[in-house]
Amino acid sequence: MEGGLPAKRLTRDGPAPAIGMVHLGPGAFFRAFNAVYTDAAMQAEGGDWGIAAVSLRSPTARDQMAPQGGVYTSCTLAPGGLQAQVIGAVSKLLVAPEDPGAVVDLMADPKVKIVSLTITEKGYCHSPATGRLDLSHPDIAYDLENLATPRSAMGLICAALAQRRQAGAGPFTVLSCDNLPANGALTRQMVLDFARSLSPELADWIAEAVPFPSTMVDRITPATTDADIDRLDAETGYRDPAMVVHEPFRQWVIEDNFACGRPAWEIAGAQFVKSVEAHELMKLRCLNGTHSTLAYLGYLAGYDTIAACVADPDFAALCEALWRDEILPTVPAPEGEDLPAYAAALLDRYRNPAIRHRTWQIAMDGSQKLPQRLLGTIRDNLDQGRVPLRLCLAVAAWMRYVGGVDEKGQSIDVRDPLADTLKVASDGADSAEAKVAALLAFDDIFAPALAADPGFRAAVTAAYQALVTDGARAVVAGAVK
Ligand code: CS2
Repeated sequence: MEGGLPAKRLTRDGPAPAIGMVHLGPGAFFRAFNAVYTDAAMQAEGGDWGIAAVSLRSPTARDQMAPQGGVYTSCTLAPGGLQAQVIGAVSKLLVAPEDPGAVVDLMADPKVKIVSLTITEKGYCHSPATGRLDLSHPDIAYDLENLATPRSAMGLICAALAQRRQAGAGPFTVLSCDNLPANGALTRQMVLDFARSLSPELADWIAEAVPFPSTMVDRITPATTDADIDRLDAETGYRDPAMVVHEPFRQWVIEDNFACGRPAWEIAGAQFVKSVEAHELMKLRCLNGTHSTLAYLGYLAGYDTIAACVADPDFAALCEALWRDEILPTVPAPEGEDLPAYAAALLDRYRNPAIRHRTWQIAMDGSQKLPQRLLGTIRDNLDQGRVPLRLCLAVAAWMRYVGGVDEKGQSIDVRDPLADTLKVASDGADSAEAKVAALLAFDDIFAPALAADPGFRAAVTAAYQALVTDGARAVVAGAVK
C-alpha cells in the first residue's frame, strides 16, 4: 500500500457461472488444480459448471475469495518468472459449520451434478488398516446422530443423497481428488459404511445409483506466503490474498464414470481412462513416496524446502536410488507412461528453484500418508525377497521426526492427528529398538504382518540408531554410496 491508498483488489466482471458442482475443501490445491481445469473447460465449451466451494472448518477461503466475487489469481512459478491467470470458476463460497443445513440443501439441488473433494487423507475418517469408516471418529459419531447439521464430508454427502433420493432428484457423482489409492472406491466404501449405519435402503440406493470415479491428481502447490502476495502485487498491481502458487506441470487422470455429465476437462489436458489404479500407484509411490522421504530426512538435516534438499547431491542420489532399486520394481507402467522418464522428470520438478515447498508442510499428517506412500512399497519389496533399506530409512526418519526433537535439540512442531500419542509412545521408550517397537505397534499405520517382519524391523531399527548417532546428512550420504 502506498500513499495511504487501499490495495487494489480483484473483482468479477459480469455474472458468476451458474452452479453445477459443489467442492468440499477449497484450499490451495483445489484453486491450483480443479478450478483451473474447470475454468478452461467452461471458457472453451461453456456449460453450467460454476463451483460452490465449501470449507469444512475454517472461514479463511471464504474470507479471502468472497470479497473478490470468488475470483483469484493462479500463478505458475517457473525458473523464468511468474505467470498469473485470473480464475473465475468459483461462483459461491460457503463455510459448512456456519450453516451446514444450507450446504446440504445446495448439494441436494438437482442442478448440482458433481460433488468433488480435496479434504486431505484425514478427511475420509477411515482406518487405513481396515479400509473402513472409523465409526468412533468424533465427527462421524456426531453426524450419525445429527444428520441435519453434519460436520464431516461423509455426513454431508449422505445427508444430501438422502434428500435427493427422497425427492426423486437422482444422484450426483462423487469425485475424490485426494492422494489416496483407489480414492473413488475408498470414498464409496466410507459413504456406504456411513449410509448403512443410517438406513440399509439408503445404502442400497447409493450402491446402485451413485458413481465414485477414481482420480489421480498431480500438481505441486506449496502454501502461499506473504512474500508471494507481495510479489504478485509488485508485478501486477493487485493484492490478492486468495492467490495460489504452483509449478507449471499438472496431470489429472480420471475414470470416465459420471452420472449426469461433467465439464470438458479434457480440453485442459485431463486424461479420461477406464482404470486409474496404475497411474495412482505410480504417482503415490514415485512422487509422494520420495516427497515424504525428503520431508523427514530433509527436515532433520536442516533443509527448509524440497529444492534445497535435492540441491544436495546425496539427497538427489537418494531419490534416484529409491526409484531405481526400490520403487519402480513394484510399479507396473500405466499405459502411455515410461517409468524411468517419469522419475527423471520428478527430479527436475523438485529442483524448480521458484517453488519453495517446505519440508515441514509435506511432513504433516505422516500417520495418514505413510501406508500408501511408503509401506505398501516396502511390503511389495519384502514379498519380492528384498529388504528395501532406503525406504526403511525413510520410515525411521519419520519416527525420529514424530519424536518431536530435531538434531539440534530444538522441538519440532509436529502436525498430525496422532501427534500426541506418537510422542508419548516415543518418549516412553529408551533405546532405538524400544522406540521403533513402540511406534510399529500403531496398527492403524503399520499392518501387523509388516510390523512383525524381522527384516523390516531390523532395518528400521538400524536406520533409526544411525540417525541418532550420525545425523541425517551423514546417513543419507552413506545410503547412496
Ligand atoms: C505432498 C503433496 O504435501 C504433500 O504431502 O507430497 O501435496 C504433493 O505436492 C502433491 O501430491 C503433488 O501432486
